[in-house]
Amino acid sequence: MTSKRAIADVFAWEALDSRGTPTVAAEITLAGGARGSVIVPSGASTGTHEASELRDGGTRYGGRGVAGAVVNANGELARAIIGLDASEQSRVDESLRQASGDDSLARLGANAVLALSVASAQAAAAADGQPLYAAAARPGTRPLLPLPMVNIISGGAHAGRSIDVQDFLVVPLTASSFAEAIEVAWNVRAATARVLEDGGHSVALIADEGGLGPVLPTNRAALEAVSRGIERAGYALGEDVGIAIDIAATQFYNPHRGDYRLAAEDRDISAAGLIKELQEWAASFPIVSMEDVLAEDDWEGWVLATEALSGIQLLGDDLFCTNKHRVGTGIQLGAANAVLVKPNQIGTLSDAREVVDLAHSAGLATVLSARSGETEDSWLSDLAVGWGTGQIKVGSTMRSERTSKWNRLLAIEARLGDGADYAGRGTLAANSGASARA
Ligand code: 2PG
Ligand code: MG
Repeated sequence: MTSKRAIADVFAWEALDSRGTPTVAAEITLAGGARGSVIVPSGASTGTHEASELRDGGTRYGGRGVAGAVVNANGELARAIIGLDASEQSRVDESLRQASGDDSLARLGANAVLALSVASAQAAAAADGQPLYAAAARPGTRPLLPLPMVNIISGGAHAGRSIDVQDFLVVPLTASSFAEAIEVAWNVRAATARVLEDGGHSVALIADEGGLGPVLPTNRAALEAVSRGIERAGYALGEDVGIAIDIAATQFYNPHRGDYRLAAEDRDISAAGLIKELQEWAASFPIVSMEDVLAEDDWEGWVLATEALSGIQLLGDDLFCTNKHRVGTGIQLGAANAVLVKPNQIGTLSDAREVVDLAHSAGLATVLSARSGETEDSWLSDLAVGWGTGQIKVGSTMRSERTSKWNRLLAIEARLGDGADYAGRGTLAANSGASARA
């Protein structure tokens, strides 16, 4: 007899993400009738070592169409998983990976593979009448609401490169629940907008992740604005609320000269110069987390940065690309003390989860992250709670593709009450190789 959890039907189609770019959507139906569906996200500041999305090229949608990936999802990939038990996630994911036959998943498309991986997980949870966070959790673990990193000002690839640093975010440090943390971030965003307006800057432009996109003269000016915003909202700077930045340094690294171009400030600086600059920022502003401080393959520089910036969470995004081999190298070398986890960087939920577990076993913190091109889905929030990642980054407190994730977490917390824990600031990594998670 066929199990009610056997994958019976796969149906994929082309949808749009929050930037209006085509992306893969899919629905999986199990033999017992349970369904799971998904629309996958897509990045703009992508790392070289990410799994490869399949895009059509040609003239349709400016070459960004995903009709080919959809054909693969409905064809080769569907055939690889029909009949499998959807609750056996690693088996489903392994079959998807084998069907593509390449590490980068370029042949059939990492966008097509991720769609089926997530839709299968959703369908399995539905078959058992469980929310996804519960289905994703190990038996015996308590649901953990993550500490949010919330975008306030955007630059780089997400805001027309008005300033070089890509994200200026806040991290509520003393909030005692996830809901309170979101309220704190909302207050800071509103106050920062007033600070910018008072300084004669337009706050009409909203960046890709819902943050403010002012045209500022320097990166420091953005740090200054967020700091004033924190104070103006009535919080103690660095005590109640800290700042996180995603430098996304690969984006302004010049591989020919081996240095970094701060275009907004018309300066070229070496890796050592950039580390020094970051030390100076850390001395002037309450920065608790820095992401992608150097280029994606500068392991040596990353080791130096991790030592030089001790006391701060050093988060690898393009550096690790949610790849266990790269995270393994980082652990061995002492490069970074936290891992940004984006399921679409690696292509399947099993692989992303393995990275979370590997990082935790080595004492590294983890931050589950959305992409700059997102969708109305909220499965990421469930994974943060079920996997116990400790931290989450999904953009600002507006735009539905961002609020869908916050809203899902608010709902889980409200529903579970004392049945869940809130990670709080203790989840931030503070020293090289020694996360404060313990
Ligand atoms: C990042 C992400 C999300 P993108 O760099 O961390 O902010 O951006 O999805 O463009 O890679
Ligand atoms: Mg990043």
